[in-house]
Amino acid sequence: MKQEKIISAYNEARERYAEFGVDTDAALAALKGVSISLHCWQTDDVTGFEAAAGQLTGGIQVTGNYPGKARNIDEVRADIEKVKTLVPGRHRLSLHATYGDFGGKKVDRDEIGPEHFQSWIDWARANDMKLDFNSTSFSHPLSGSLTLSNPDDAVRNFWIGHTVRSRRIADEIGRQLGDKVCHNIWIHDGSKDITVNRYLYRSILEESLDRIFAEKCSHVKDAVECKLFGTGLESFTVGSHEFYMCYAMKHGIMSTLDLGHFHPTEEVADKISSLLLFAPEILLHVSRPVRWDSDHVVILNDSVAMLAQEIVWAGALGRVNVGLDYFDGSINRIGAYVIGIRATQKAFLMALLSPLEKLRAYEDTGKYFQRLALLEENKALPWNAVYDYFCLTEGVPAGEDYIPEVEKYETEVTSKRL
Ligand code: RNT
Ligand code: ZN
Repeated sequence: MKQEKIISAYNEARERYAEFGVDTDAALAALKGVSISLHCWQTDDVTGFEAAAGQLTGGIQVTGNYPGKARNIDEVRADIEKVKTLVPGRHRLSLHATYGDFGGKKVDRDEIGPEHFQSWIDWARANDMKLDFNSTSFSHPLSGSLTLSNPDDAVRNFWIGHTVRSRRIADEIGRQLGDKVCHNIWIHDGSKDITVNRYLYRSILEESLDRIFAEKCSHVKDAVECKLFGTGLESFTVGSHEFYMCYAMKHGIMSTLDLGHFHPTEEVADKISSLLLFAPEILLHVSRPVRWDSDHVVILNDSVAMLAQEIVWAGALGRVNVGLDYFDGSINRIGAYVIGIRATQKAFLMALLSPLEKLRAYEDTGKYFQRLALLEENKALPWNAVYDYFCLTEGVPAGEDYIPEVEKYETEVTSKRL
């Protein structure tokens, strides 16, 4: 895109938005503050660097085998560094416990420590990024279908040990980088078929979590992620929405809302204003379920747009930690990454640019036709000119100009990974 065109389109957009009392410069300043936590696992189909990394288990699945997936820590880092050049703003990186710098040695999940993540901390500092962290219950010989809710104490204690260590690593990362780390716990625990002692499993999970959180980690923001079901675990999920919502509220920690973890017609957007009344902060996993929690590439769809609106309209940008969570192995993975990051940003920008004062004035006075009409008009206001301008000022490709950049990286780098 031509620079002059971007600037003149922005100037027109600014005037148009000013007619509604919307300040585009202020919206961009706010958008700059929206750091998205990039999920490292989009680069390598959730494989990680464990010496014995095997099949992905735990009821989640990556489909597709597009060539070029990152095979080691250097390639994951190179890919993320490339992605950073194609998206505006400053973002975070979310690591899973299986992405430690293990140097090819076997380090079991109950043996990991901050030393395995020191090179990530150094890399993050060098790349001006903050980090987030996730314990990893899946893809391990002891994963089975029950981890923290397992009645077998040997298995359960292994996973408690892992999760305690995972939080300690997060704490050390936060201490070194001077920024609190979101530590997210998602476990796949559940059952394929009808379960006759749900109360038992949930009470075991509660007790395990109590033990995990008994240690104070002052550089960590704790989060627990619910789910509707996993593949092969369709009939019962121990960590359901109600379970974790109650647990989070009781203990003052964050609920993680993944867009793929609810009933197909249930909108996560509507949960924001309820949760934030009772919890200081929440964590999001922005994703795109197609028919089920299929983790498709995030696009600018109604669910994501409404989610951003609810956050911005609740004045809650500072209380929502935005992370991504999808893994599509069927298309260029760098491209998939960039599409999802940019789509999420666009949703926030649209929300920041909406003529809220006018919409609320209509609502306050019962003018519901006018409210609906303006909501419709709002969809087509020139927000994309504002986004292009944001890209220009941030020194990254505007509009579709990132497509050839991704193609070039594919030709020069990822296509050579055999
Ligand atoms: C799985 C959860 C979880 C994972 C990642 C890899 O259903 O969404 O967040 O996707 O931790
Ligand atoms: Zn998730």
